[in-house]
Amino acid sequence: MTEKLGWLARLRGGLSRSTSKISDGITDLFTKRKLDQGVLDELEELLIAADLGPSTSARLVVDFGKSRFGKDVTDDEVRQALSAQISEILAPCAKPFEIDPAHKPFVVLMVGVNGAGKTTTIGKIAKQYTDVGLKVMLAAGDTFRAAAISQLQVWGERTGCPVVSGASNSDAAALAYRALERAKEENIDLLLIDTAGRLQNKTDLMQELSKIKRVLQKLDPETPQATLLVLDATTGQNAHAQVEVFRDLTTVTGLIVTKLDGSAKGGVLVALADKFKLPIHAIGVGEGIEDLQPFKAEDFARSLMGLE
Ligand SMILES: Nc1nc2c(ncn2[C@@H]2O[C@H](COP(=O)(O)OP(=O)(O)OP(=O)(O)O)[C@@H](O)[C@H]2O)c(=O)[nH]1
Ligand SMILES: [Mg+2]
Repeated sequence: MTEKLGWLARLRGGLSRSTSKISDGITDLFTKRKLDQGVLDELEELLIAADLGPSTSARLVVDFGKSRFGKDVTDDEVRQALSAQISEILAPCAKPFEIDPAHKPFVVLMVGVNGAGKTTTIGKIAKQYTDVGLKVMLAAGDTFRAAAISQLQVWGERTGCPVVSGASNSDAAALAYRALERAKEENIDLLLIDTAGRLQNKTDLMQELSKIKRVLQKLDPETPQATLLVLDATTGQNAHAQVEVFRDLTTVTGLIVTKLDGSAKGGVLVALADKFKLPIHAIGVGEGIEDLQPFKAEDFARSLMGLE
């Protein structure tokens, strides 16, 4: 129970800027007003401004208006109704990340643009699984920057996980191959492979990711078992473009959205869920090792709307 409260409080804290953007707007809009088209239009603008995206916002408002048009509505009713609708959109996407013990090691490729939070998220996931007694290994597949390798090594030390790394600018695919080989030898349960976010262009990135996959598949045709796209919530609508790009580059099996703490753009998750229907496994609500939380539709929707 304390854990549940702790997590909800952290989620609410993290989302507070997103929440106040939407919730204060709703309060201003619905202080004893009949629901007419003017109010609905303003509500729609408010949702768009909160990054819920034009089509999702339009649909939410139309659905909301259907049952209440011409009636007196309070701000609290609006929050309750929208939160229920949003929760419905999010629910099919809210899938906790699960590793299938039938695959040993279970191999995860972390992808995403520069700075999205891949390396940090690897550290957080490593912590969660070592805490439940699994053997986790990290692979520094971002070989382009020496700092990226040492950053992963720090997470390895913090979580007590072995880190497979090579010299900077060494071949990422060869490194991934070596990591998988070692993970098999050492009976590792979960292998998390970091990748570079910064490459010259889309073609380079595609070649790099497909080479990593091709090489891994020489050892085990079923790897990687998951390819997680890490998105930075503060980029707002730009996250859509990133999903599109990475879906073209590779098979994305799920999303992790980071930096929801302090971002006013939490609404972007609703738009992403509505548009792409990809599983959203977890959300990052801080830089710390504990700050990765499973994504829960109702908790998120209610927090976003400022409801307890
Ligand atoms: N506030 C906050 N910061 C985060 C979160 N996740 C990551 N960060 C920070 O974002 C910055 C970039 O994170 P990294 O994990 O290095 O991102 P990356 O995707 O590995 O970046 P590259 O290696 O450059 O491609 C770091 O300063 C992290 O501490 C989060 O959920 N909340
Ligand atoms: Mg990194």
